[in-house]
Amino acid sequence: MPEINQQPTILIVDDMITNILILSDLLKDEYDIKIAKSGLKAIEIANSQNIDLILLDIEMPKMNGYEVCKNLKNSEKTKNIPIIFVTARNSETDEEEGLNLGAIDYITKPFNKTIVKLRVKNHIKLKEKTDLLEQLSMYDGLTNIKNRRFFDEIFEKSYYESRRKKTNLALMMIDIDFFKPYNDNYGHGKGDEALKKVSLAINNTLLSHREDDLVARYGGEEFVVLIKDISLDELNKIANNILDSIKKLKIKHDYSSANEYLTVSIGIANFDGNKDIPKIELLIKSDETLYKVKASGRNNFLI
Ligand code: GH3
Ligand code: MG
Ligand code: MG
Ligand code: MG
Repeated sequence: MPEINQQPTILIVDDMITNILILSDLLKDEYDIKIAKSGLKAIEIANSQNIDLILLDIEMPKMNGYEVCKNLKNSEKTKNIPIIFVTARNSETDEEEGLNLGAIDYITKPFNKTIVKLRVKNHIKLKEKTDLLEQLSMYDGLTNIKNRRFFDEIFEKSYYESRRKKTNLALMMIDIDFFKPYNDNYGHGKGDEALKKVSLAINNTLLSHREDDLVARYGGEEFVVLIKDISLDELNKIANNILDSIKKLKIKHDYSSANEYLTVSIGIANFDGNKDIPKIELLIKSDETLYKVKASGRNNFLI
């Protein structure tokens, strides 16, 4: 699970540099400050950097603060960044509009510096808690790789994306061989350690290929890998590399039938986005293929 940034980042958006300076002087000791002098620049920064909170002016030429807020709230990537309007517009209708657009707070100028500081602090604390909850809901507690819930979500999206783009989607089901005897003989603690090592090895193997592939813990000692738009050659190579990376761990296993060390079996479904095959079939196919690998001696893969 990625670590939460030590010093939160605040983006100050205002067309007047004097206003920017007042806010940044107030907050620069406790936060990493980014500035934008236009709405467009603000959107660009929010989309390309990790921003924890935005202080947003309303009256700006070309694109005003309301439009910026609307844009950010409409995009998957930026919709969760809390926005506080900081503005000279002090009518209730303006405040209503700002909050209605999804801003978390509305501060009118001239403002009390201590109150602004405290409000920012409270919103940052909330953001940190929300981020932590989001992380916890995505990651598996034992292995620190993505969990089943996250996989289900991404699998659904990737499946429809490959149908739309008519590209292939590969699903690997990876299962540790003879893991029950491993646990029974070495103990559950050692079993947990092995699970952590195996998941890290699979994750690192995929990272060394392409960064946007997904590795997740599917259940007990089963892992899934989801790879978009890949050639058969490349798929073979990745599967071989995963088997190698597990062998290289040299986790002693005297209670497996054939091998001295812990191994895994991999069943792969390679889905053709041109064909009208239901999503569930990919899981069934990879599971059936995995079963074939198990039946024919394990420590291998099949596509
Ligand atoms: P096969 O080669 O056919 O896959 O045999 P296997 O023994 O691996 O298969 P089986 O499904 O019978 O055993 C899976 C074992 O995985 C059972 C359980 O003890 C172990 N396991 C599942 N989750 C965990 C976990 O979180 N920690 C530990 N230590 N063991 C786990
Ligand atoms: Mg202005
Ligand atoms: Mg299993
Ligand atoms: Mg197993």
